[in-house]
Amino acid sequence: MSRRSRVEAAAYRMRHHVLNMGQAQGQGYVGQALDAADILAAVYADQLRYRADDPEWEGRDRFLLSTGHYAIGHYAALAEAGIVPVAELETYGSDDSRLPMSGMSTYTPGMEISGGSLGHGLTIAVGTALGLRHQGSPARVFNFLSDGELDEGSTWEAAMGAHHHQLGNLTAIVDINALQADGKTDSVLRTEPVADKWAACGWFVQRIDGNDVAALLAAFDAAAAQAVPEGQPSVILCDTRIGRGVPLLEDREKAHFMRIEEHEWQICREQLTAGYEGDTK
Ligand SMILES: Cc1ncc(C[n+]2csc(CCOP(=O)(O)OP(=O)(O)O)c2C)c(N)n1
Ligand SMILES: [Mg+2]
Repeated sequence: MSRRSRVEAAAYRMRHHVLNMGQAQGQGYVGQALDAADILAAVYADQLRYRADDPEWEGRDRFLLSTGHYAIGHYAALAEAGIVPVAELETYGSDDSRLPMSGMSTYTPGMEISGGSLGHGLTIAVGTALGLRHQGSPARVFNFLSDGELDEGSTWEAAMGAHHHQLGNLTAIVDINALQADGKTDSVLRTEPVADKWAACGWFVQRIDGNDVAALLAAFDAAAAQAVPEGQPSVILCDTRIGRGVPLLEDREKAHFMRIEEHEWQICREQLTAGYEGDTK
């Protein structure tokens, strides 16, 4: 199986995990998890160095999820990675579950930081990258953030800090789904031309279709090729579509937090399966 097919198959399975978790609660941040599945599959199935049986292994690359509400998508990736058992996913969002609705580092193996308060992930990533470099570690730091987090001043302070400290071991990944809790991103706070802003902060910038696995792998390869302890930090701006892979959800008006009727979950699964042409192994 090619690298691309392997990642696409992982993303497909992850989308099914997301629907199963969503159904357990009847609702959730399902649309984002579906739009980010290709990105998270490329990270976990292709890029990240980790040990499934030892999530705190010192030499691991760090994947920091700033957007706590995307945890459902991250859990699907952690299950694919073998860090969280697939059978545990059905506990998502329940009392006493290790998989709360918003990402919590103290609850979940493989969850490096707690999210929820947006705009902090990149600042923590900068400190982590700096610390690892001081320790002489070859590990890389990845920070996944949402387009809504670009409204936060702290994100841009961190972006400037990463360039100032020449954190070549840091890669930011921005999910540009063009949506926020209060509406479309360009109606809440216009961030375009967003690539120019990152470039002005001194970053190596790539902008791609974040639902195209071939484009994702090429961008991650280009970022990896220039990942050195001291050098230019890298950002991959990923344009994605909310609900990707499930047409019923791609067109939902209220998409930030989706309530999905009991009879709709099976339709979602059928649409996802019908739209996937690859190998599922
Ligand atoms: C500092 C902070 N301000 C506001 C919120 C409330 N909030 C939760 S999700 C969200 C939307 C952020 O945009 P994005 O992550 O792009 O939304 P999505 O694409 O998931 O709809 C907001 C404003 C928050 N969690 N943290
Ligand atoms: Mg968004």
